[in-house]
Amino acid sequence: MNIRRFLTIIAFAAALAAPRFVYAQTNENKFDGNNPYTQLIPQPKDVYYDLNSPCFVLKKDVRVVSNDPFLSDYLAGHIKNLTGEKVEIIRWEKWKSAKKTIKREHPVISILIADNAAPEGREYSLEVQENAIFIFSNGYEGAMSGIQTLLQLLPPQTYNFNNRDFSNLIIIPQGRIEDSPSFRYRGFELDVSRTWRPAEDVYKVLDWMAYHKLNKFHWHLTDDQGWRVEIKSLPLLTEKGAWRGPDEVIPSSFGSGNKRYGGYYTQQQIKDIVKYAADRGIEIIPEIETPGHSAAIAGSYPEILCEFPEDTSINETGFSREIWCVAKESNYEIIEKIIKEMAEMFPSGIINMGGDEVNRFNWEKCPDCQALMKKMGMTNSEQLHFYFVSRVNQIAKKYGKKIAGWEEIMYADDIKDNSLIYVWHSKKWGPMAVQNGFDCVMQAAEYVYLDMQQSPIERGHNWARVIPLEITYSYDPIKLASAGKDAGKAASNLELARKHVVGVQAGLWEELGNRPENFVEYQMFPRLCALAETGWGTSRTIADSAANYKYFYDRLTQAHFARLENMGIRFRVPYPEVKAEPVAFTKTDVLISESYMRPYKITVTPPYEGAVVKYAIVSPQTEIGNIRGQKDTTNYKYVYTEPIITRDIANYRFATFVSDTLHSVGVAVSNMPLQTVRMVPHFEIETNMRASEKNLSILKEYKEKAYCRFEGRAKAGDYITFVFDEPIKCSVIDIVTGRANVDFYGLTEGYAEYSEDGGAEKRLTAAA
Ligand code: TNX
Repeated sequence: MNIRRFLTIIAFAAALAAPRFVYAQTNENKFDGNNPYTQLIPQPKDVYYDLNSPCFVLKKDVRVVSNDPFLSDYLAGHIKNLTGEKVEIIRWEKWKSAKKTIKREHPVISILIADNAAPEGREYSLEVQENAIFIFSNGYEGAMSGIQTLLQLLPPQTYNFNNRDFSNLIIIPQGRIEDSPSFRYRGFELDVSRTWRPAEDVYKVLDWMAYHKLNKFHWHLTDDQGWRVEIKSLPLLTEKGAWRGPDEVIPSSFGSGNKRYGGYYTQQQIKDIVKYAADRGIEIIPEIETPGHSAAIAGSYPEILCEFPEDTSINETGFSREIWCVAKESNYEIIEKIIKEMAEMFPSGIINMGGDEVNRFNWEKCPDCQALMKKMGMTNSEQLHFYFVSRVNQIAKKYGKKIAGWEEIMYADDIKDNSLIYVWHSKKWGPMAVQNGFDCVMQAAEYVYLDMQQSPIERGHNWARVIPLEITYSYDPIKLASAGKDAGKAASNLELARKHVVGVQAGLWEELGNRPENFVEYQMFPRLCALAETGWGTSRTIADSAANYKYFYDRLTQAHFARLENMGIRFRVPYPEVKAEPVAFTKTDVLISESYMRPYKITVTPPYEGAVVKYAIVSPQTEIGNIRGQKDTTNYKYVYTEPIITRDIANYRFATFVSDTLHSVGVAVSNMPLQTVRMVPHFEIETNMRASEKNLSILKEYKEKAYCRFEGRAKAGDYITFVFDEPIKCSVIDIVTGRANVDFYGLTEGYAEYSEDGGAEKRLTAAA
C-alpha cells in the first residue's frame, strides 16, 4: 500500500469536508455533561475539542473505510446498534480507486493502520471533523484503542446489541485525541477453577476488557478445586480433575454442595477464544499452577505426588499439601506434555506456571526429595522449589516460551532473562523484584484483588483489606515497586521500577464466585474501570488527589454507568449513606409512645449526583448488604425525596437504583448501633464440639461477621443448639459455616431443627 498517497487523499478529503479549525486544549479536566471529550475512561493522554464548529453527524449512510477487515466489521457492528441499519464497509483498496465518487453527504469513518501513521510518540490519533472521522494508528492494538475511544464518544446504546430505540440525531463535536498507554501490559486475571465459567462467560469478559483498553487476559486455568483445560495426552485431567463432589477425586467446596460440579474447555474452544481475544487486541496468558495448588491434577494422576503415606487434609485457605514431587523425573515428562499442548493452543510468548503458596510439608517428609536436597547440597526445602522452577523453565524454553509465575519463584536459578514475575505482596516483593532486575506485573492484592469486599457489608474476602473503588483508583504500582527504606534508595528504585514494571493487573479469585448470580461482574466493575485508567497512566493527571478522583467518579457515574449498563454488565452500584438523628419529643409523642421510643429523622445522602434512592419498610431482621450473596428480594417501593420521620428506624432499607432491575445492596441507618435498630433475643449455646469459651461467646455477639472457630473438622452428628429464653419467631433461618464473609469450607450438608409454636420439631435441611 502506498501510505503517503493514502494520507494525501485523506488530507484532501478532510479539506473538502471541513475548514481547518483551532482545537481547544482540555486541560481543565472537568466533567461536562455536554462534552463527550470530558467523559472518557480511561482518560486519553491529549484531548482537544471545539464545541463551536459544526458537529460530525452520524447518519444511517455513514461508511466505514479501513485496511483491516475485522476492525471495520467490529466498528460497523457497534454503529448499527445506534442507526439500526447495516453500515456500508468499504475496503481501503476499493475506496482509494473510487475516491471521486465519495460525496460530502456520506459521512466517513476511516481506520488506517500503517507505519508512522500515528503522531510521534503516540499509538493512535482520532480526529473528528464535520463530515469525517479518522483513526490513524501504527499497529493493530492502537487502532483498536482508537475505535474504543470513538465508541465512548458515541451514545451508550452503541454497546447494546439488543437496542431497538434508534436515534435520528447522533452528533460528536469536532476534536482530536492523540493517545497511547503508559503500561504495555494492562491485564485482568480470572480464576475459573474455584468457580467454573463456561466459554460464553469468557467471551463476555473479553468484550468488557476490550471496551476498557485492557490487553492481557491472564487465565488461571488450574487450581486445587478443578482442572479446566483439555490436555489430550493426559485425558484424566479433564475426565476426573475437572469435577468435584461426592465420589469425585476433588471433594465439594465453595458451596458446590452434594452434587457433581465443574467443567472444562476443549482445545477447540480454547483456540476459538484465543482468536476472539486477539481480534480485540488481547493476548491470553494461560496459567497452569505448579508445584502447589495441584490437588486437581494429583486427584487425576496421583503418581505426581511424593511417595509416602499421604496426608490430604487441607487447611482453611484451601492451600493443600498435594504438590508435585520434585524428585521424580517422570514428573518433568508430564510437565513437558502439558507445556507442549499448551504451546499449541496459546500463541502467547509467556506461560505462567504458578508457583504461589507452596506447602512444602510433603517434600520435608519425602525420602526422594530429601535425597535430592542432599545431592544438590541444599539446606532448605525452599530450594527444592527453585530447582523445580528452573527445570520447568528449561522445558518452557524448549517450546519458545518465557516462564511467568508468582513472586515466590523469583530466586530460582537462571530464570531472570526468561521470566515475568507477578507481584501480589506488593510492598515487599515489588521493590525486591525491580531491585533484582526482574520484569514484573504489579498485581498488588491490597489494591486490585477484586475478590476483596467493596465495603464491610458486601460479600468478599478481606484478608488483603476491604477495597472500595477509591482504593483501586489510588493504585500507584511504580510508587509501590520503588519504595525504599530511605529517600536515596527510593529514588534509585524509581528508575528501576520504571524500567522493570511492565504493567498492572487486577485479579479475580473465585472462591466466593458461586453466588449471587453475576458476582463476577459485580466484583469487576466499576473497579476494573479504575484499573484501566491506572494502566493507561492517566489516573493522576490532576495533582490534587481528591479533585483527581472526583473527575474520575464524575465520568464514571455520569457517563460510564450508562455504558456499562448498555454493555449488559450487572455492575456494583454504590449504596447511599443513611443517618438518623433523634427528633425532639412533643407532648403527643410521649402520649402515644408507651415505650418512650423517640422519633427519629432519617436523612439519606445519595452516592452521586442524580442518583435515585428508593426504600422499603421491612422487618428489622432483614439483612443489610449482601455478605452471604443471597438474592435481595426486598421490594423497594418508595422513592426517597426528603427526610423521613419515624420511630421504627430499624425497619427501613435504602438502595440506589440505576434502573428498575439494577440497584445497590440495601442498607439501614448506619450511625446507630445494631442493638438500637434490631431486636436481640437472649440465648445460650450448647454443643458437643470443642471450642474455647471465648470463641463460643463470639457467636452470641450478634455481629454478622463474627464466627466461632471450633477445633478440628466437623463430623456427622456434631451439633450446636441455640436455647432461647423465650420462643422467638422468624421467617428465615440461615445456616452458615466457614469463616467470616467466607462461607465456603466445612460442611456440604446440614440441618436445623425448629418448632412452630413450641410443638413437634421440624427439620430444615441445607446443602452448601
Ligand atoms: C491467594 S494470590 C492466592 C489464591 C487465592 C487468593 C484469595 C495468589 C497467588 N494465591 O490462590 O485464591 O489468595 O484471595
